[in-house]
Amino acid sequence: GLVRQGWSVSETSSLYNVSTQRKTWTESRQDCIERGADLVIINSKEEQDFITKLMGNNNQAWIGLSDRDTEGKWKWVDGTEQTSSTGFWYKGEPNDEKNNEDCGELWKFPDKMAWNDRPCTDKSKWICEKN
Ligand code: 2F8
Ligand code: CA
Repeated sequence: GLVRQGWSVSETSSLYNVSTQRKTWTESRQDCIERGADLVIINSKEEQDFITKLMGNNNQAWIGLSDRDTEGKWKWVDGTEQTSSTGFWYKGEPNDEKNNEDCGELWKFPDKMAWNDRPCTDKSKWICEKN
């Protein structure tokens, strides 16, 4: 697809960038903000598919989703609630393993790329989005 100064452009004109480093969810978000962006918010099947292609060989990246404020209530970084009907969680996820998984990631499961919840302090690549 179209790439502009290191950012990939989607059909809805959002710009996306997959990191090369690994950071915690909070550090990842801070990096996006410093670059005039935020962690990616995924609103549609089209966007999920676009991001999946963008991931290339990367099998893991933070997205802008967490339930840190209220356990079980998943919110995007813009404050909007993520409702189950519009999500791409893998089957059985989010499972809050060891009561310690409050941040959302894209993860390459055996059959597809889907969302998983993971400890926010794990270090991972991440995806920024800006308009
Ligand atoms: O590393 C955390 C990760 O561990 C498992 O996946 C390998 C869990 N999956 C199941 O228990 C099925 C993930 O939910 C968990 O985030
Ligand atoms: Ca999980």
